[in-house]
Amino acid sequence: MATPFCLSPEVDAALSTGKPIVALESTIISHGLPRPDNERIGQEIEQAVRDGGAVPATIAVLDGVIHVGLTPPELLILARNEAIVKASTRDLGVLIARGVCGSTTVASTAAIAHRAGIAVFATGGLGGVHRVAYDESADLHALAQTPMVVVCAGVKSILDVPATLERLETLGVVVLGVGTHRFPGFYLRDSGQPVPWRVDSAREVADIWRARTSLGLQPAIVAALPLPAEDAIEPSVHDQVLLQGLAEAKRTGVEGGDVTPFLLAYFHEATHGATLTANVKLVLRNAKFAAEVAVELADGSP
Ligand code: PSU
Ligand code: MN
Repeated sequence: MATPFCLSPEVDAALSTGKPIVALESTIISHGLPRPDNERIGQEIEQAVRDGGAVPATIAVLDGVIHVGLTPPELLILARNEAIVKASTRDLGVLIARGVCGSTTVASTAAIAHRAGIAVFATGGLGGVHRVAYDESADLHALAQTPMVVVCAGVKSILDVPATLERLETLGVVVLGVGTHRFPGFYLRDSGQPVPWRVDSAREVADIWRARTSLGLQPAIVAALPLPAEDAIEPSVHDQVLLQGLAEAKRTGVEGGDVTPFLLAYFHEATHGATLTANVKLVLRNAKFAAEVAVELADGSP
């Protein structure tokens, strides 16, 4: 049987020499950010990982082959191709068997990164429990099952945040606030909920990772970084746009995996790009911090 992944030469070399690596998801590029800006932002996210001292490994499925690490032209395919499928873990087998392209969510990226031997992953905001209808992101299930440090700006503020935090607790996923006791709310600096633990450095995250790994614990560690106040969205603006967006999603019958991309696009348009700017800033911060965690882990390894 052929190897299940295609490693980019850079990721391949980094894996075999123990260099720090950060996995990156690709749904944020294909579905979370508007074209044509997503091309440039995809490259900037990779650059932020490099600035933090690690090798970026953006993950996607191209013509039925799982790629761990993309070349610049491959990243462009993902950013430009409107037909690209948003692929959660359950979809991977279908994409491979049919030889089609897909971008990976937090859930599928984490599953692949773990199998490739990568322990740190950066994204924007995690999926979770939705506010309307019964809809819980597969991200939560993946976090419960995947030993990985996931750096994010909390869960997306379009979700039911208290319910999502409860689910994370039940699933054994620890949530660390980076420089804060408050759980960040993606576009919002504070989701209104506390975190169980505060950390103040990448080193602390790495120490916690090593300690939980020594116990053989399976669930992920979530390291949540808030946006600085000047880059975050005003809660009153946010809440108003969210209400309108949720009503519009209901009115137009948006459901399932389309809900998150729909609401993100609605926000970007209704705020004249303010949430897009916030989204880009937070993902770049997360990528850089994730790289610092990966560097700490690589330094501390035997
Ligand atoms: N973070 C962002 N933008 C995004 C996402 C995360 O800043 O678009 C994506 C991730 O891929 C995440 C997905 O896994 O949204 C969640 O979708 P759903 O709620 O359908 O599980
Ligand atoms: Mn869903």
